[in-house]
Amino acid sequence: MKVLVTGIDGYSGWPLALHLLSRGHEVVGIDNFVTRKRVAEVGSWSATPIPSFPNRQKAVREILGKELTFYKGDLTNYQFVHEVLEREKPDSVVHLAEQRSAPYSMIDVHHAVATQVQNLTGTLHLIYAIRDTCPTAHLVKMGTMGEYGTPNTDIPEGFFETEFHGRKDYLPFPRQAGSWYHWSKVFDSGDVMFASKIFGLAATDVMQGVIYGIRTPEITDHRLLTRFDFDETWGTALNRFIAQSVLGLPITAYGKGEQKRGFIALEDSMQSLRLAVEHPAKPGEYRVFNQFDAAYSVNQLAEITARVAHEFGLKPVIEHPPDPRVEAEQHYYNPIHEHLLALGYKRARDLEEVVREIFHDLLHFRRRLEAKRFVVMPTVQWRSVDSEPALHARLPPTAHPGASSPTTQGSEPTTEHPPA
Ligand code: USQ
Repeated sequence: MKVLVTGIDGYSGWPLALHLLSRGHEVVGIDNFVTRKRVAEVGSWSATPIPSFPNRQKAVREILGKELTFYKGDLTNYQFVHEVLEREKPDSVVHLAEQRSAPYSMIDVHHAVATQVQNLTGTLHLIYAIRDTCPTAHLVKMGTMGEYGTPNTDIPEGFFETEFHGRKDYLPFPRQAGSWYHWSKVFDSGDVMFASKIFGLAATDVMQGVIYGIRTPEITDHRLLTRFDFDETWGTALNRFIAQSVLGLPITAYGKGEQKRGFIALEDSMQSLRLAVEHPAKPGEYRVFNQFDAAYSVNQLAEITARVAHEFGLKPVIEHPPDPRVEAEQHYYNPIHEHLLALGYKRARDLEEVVREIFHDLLHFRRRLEAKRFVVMPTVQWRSVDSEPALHARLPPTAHPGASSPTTQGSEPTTEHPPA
């Protein structure tokens, strides 16, 4: 199959490209390198050094013996999107090119607007370009388990049977997102579902849990590594807990620490996305996959991290700072996840073993963490009127999304070299 991966330079996009290529698929990628720029905007970088994209392509050629077609450009530019789809006519489009950080979207009004405008514009452009150039292409859209929030009921896979005033229907399960970023995914889901109805779009909406890990079987060389973010804006809780342990900082389990989320290893997430591509939705079908393996609380993540840290001679302390987010710190959590199992999905990786693998990698790149230790502790508050002054003090004036559109096709990104 020919698969177009938007956001191919990102944390999931890159290993997905490697995985699909190694399974015999043809891969075409799009990226505007905005993640590299935005991570630099908050003063950070990936703990793993990431080569420039031409060097990534070269590594794929030399190590995997495969060609990777790439278009540098922005999904908010409709002409660009239309031209790429018209030329490539992919069988599937895996759409990963969205602003993916909840804390980033909560910095201030400009970051909230940039997140929602860019995420929704990109998705709508893809929907229309597919309709006009390759209408049978299957759209695999990256959503998030966070769209559902934490209701006091089980969470179905997208739809559920309901009865109200004696009448029954099969309806989308209510969404209760917890950040402007998560709401952008909710609105995207509505747009994709509607496009299936009016344009006959074949669509899979992936409600992705938190992904963890740096390695997949295809990452056999340091030139093929994917990024690992650990700063307060771009790093997920588990990434940050491991980085904090390596740096001798306290593990920051917010509030009571009983917030639960669904988790999936990077390798298993790649397996899931490939299964979605290889078993496409039918024309006009909108299906939803809840994509995670197991739920863990923040306290469980902190405890697992601390336990594995001890194996490496590290002795992190678990702290409970006040939760900067507006979220339930203790709640019921039981989402259903059966659709991928029905396609043959089998979990390959265990959380604790992957945590061990991450520690191993991060200790190797410890100096890159040390160089950025000031970006790890939290500053963005969900409730504040405007963003925390401490974060703003770190942002360069040109980093303001309202002042200089971060979606414009900027210069080539700087290669992230390890410190000398
Ligand atoms: N948390 C801490 N300490 C920290 C950082 C976070 O306790 O230092 C807590 C948060 O308060 C939250 C939980 O950990 O309760 C998860 O936060 P996270 O930063 O690991 O993940 P989240 O913001 O939910 O977003 C991540 C990805 C996003 C993806 C989402 C899937 O960044 O792209 O959509 O996970 S899900 O969580 O299922 O919505």
